[in-house]
Amino acid sequence: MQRLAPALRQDNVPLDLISLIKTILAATKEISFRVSQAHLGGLMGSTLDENIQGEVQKKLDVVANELFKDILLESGFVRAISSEEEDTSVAGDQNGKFVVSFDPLDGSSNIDINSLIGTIFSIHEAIPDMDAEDPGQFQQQGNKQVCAGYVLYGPSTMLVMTTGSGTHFYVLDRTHGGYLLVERNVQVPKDTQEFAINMSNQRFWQEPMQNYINDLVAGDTGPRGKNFNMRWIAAMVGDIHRVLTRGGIFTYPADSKKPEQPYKLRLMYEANPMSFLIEQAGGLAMTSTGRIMDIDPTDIHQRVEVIMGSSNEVEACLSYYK
Ligand code: AFP
Repeated sequence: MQRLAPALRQDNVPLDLISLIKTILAATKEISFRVSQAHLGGLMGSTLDENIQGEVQKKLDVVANELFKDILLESGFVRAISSEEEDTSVAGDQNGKFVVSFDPLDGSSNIDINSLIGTIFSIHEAIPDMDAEDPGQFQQQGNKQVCAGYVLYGPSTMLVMTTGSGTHFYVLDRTHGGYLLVERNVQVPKDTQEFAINMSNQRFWQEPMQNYINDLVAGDTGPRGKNFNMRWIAAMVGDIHRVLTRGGIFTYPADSKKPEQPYKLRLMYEANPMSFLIEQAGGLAMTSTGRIMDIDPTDIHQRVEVIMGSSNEVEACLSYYK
């Protein structure tokens, strides 16, 4: 099996980006270890703090964020970072060529039940001549990402990453301590009979999504003429990993549960990187009105509607909005 660096060189990834990716992965190896030892190391449960989004921070959220932040800011490769757990962007090295957005531990509610969690990251080139302190560094569309990926801390620690030449799977080999390429150019099947949505929000969805899901649930007795199964891991990393592995549609649609917050998922460190991975694997990543990666970001924590996965099923869903 091929090691990470030669696999990246095969895709003509520039050396400075390879160095940054290796830095990110050094942090994920440490997080993987801490996750596996969380119960033994007193890292289960919550802190007394909330992040800027009003979510209670888990102890592991804080540890993972500090690890990621420190290693990136000390690397010299990074002009600025933005994280789910930081109020604002944080300046790095003014000569750093890249900016990195990340969710250090996605699926925090799964920590205490020993279920799937992961780290999501998205890399853009820094805007030339823009100050490291300027949050405008992060106002770049998803289609300008030079790399995106996640590391899933599951039964095996897996890296799923794209640099724009397909989406590839790697597994952390603990015998030599590096990530090995296990699957190149993963493809999301165009058709599926599996959907992922938090059904408890059904009454808050807009009518097109209500109608679409009703038709899926009707199965072979309804207009779709086939049965669908449902899965919900409550961690986007887990749900998207399943979609990349065997197809499916994943959606977190607009809802009116909290009228001041119609969307749940964050554009910069959840939707954009996952969109890059899904599109590079032949899937679609959309809102009900357009492509996620074409959105002009206005805030590092902005939220967005997400409908992504198997291309024919995403098209089928979007047809209800027309
Ligand atoms: P946190 O990691 O911030 O707790 O949230 C995870 C997440 O943003 C995403 O990974 C899941 O798909 C989604 O929330 C789960 O949402 P529900 O709480 O509605 O199940």
